[in-house]
Amino acid sequence: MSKVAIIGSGPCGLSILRSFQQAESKGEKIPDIVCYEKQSDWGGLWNYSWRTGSDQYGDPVPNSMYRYLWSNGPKECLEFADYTFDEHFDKPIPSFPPREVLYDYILGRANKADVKKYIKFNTTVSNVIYNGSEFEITSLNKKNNNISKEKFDYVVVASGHFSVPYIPEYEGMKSFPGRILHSHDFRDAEEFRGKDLIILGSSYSAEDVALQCYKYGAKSVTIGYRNNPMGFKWPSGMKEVHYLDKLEGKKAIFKDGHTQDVDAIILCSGYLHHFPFLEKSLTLETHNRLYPPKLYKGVVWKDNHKLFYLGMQDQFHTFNMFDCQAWFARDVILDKIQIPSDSEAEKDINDWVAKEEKLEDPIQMIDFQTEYTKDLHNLSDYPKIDFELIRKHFKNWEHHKEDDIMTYRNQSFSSAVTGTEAPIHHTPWAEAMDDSMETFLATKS
Ligand code: NA7
Repeated sequence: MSKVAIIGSGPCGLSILRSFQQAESKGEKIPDIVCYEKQSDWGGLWNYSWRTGSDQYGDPVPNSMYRYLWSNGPKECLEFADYTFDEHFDKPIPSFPPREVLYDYILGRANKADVKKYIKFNTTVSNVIYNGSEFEITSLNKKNNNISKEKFDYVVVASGHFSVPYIPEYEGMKSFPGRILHSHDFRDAEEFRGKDLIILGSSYSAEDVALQCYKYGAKSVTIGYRNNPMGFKWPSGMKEVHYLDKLEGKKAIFKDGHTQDVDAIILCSGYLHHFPFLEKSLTLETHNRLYPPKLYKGVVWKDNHKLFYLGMQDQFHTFNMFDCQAWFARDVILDKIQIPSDSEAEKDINDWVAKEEKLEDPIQMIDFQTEYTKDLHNLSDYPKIDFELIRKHFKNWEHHKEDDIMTYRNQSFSSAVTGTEAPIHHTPWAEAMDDSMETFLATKS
């Protein structure tokens, strides 16, 4: 019997656990599986933690989740093909749920598949080496400080890439009198009520953290972009300016000459792909991009076909793309899919990378990642799901954001699995302050 190690039990780790369970339920023989999880519970980023800095064992807290996070994309674009929102909630629900609702949904499938038994919680993988025929994994049980070594035939890296912040430094930070934090440590927008805030960055974290702080009462929000502005029509009290030059006391001076007195700075400068547990020859080195190199089909490590990475791309598509990756990786492990010759695999990777490097705008990026996901979907028995509809949804969603960044979450979309039209939520997002599942699912009285 071969042995598979899965590192991480976030959405990607749970996808591959479910994929094996699905094969087993169809009567196939599956390998021995061990899933290592350094947190005390499953769900990865979706498992909210109040902690920042270190956990109780002294390890860095991987969680970047914050209170009041509502999905920033339609749930219909991430729905599992084998476990629908209708099945989980027993009724249609609106398209942009808060975190607790999505967390509940992710765990609903994992519980139904009964995959918790494979997971070793509070267990950090500290070292992975390949000895020429097998992987040797060293792990630490944080609760009893026991170090274990185990050998595996396959390793699946599902440890995510939004856990280790990239933290730049700007002149004047040392003497800045207010708070400076990275979005990784952002937990509660209420903290910034009445404050003048600077947000640095121009991607999803910058957009959402800025909107959150505005929504929960920041006095002003100034976003400093480095290369390109997001360019949304911001409500009054929010603006985008070009790049922070330096700080002088509590005054921020931007490259375009703009100055602003500021109480707190939130760095939304992204995350590092960080795999300190992998030996160098096995380590993916990349920035956050739609097609990291050296991964055949975005999944299989080019130099060792027994090593897999899940979810390492920058993402429009998420949970169902992770599923397509997981089902593909599973079938390679089960010997149902053969990896082509090195030269063919390399050509396939290079073709995708070359296309990715030509992408110019979000619409092209959506097309690219939809093509990639469809390509993978065709290679396994992952159930039917209409990725063409999801492509359309993503493009409409982009247009809704361009029309009005404050209202795009009030829109409704239809399921690419069941066809169900989402109801309009009882409270527009800008007025919805309570992010609990109970309030979200309640019918307005
Ligand atoms: P992303 O999407 O990787 O974006 C990182 C952002 O950080 C991007 O706008 C970068 O600007 C910006 N950046 C990087 N270095 C700097 C410096 N030195 N100064 C200012 N800005 C900088 O990470 P996010 O955290 O926004 O999103 C992560 C995921 O969270 C996302 O995929 C969603 O799923 C939710 P650039 O564009 O390079 O000018």
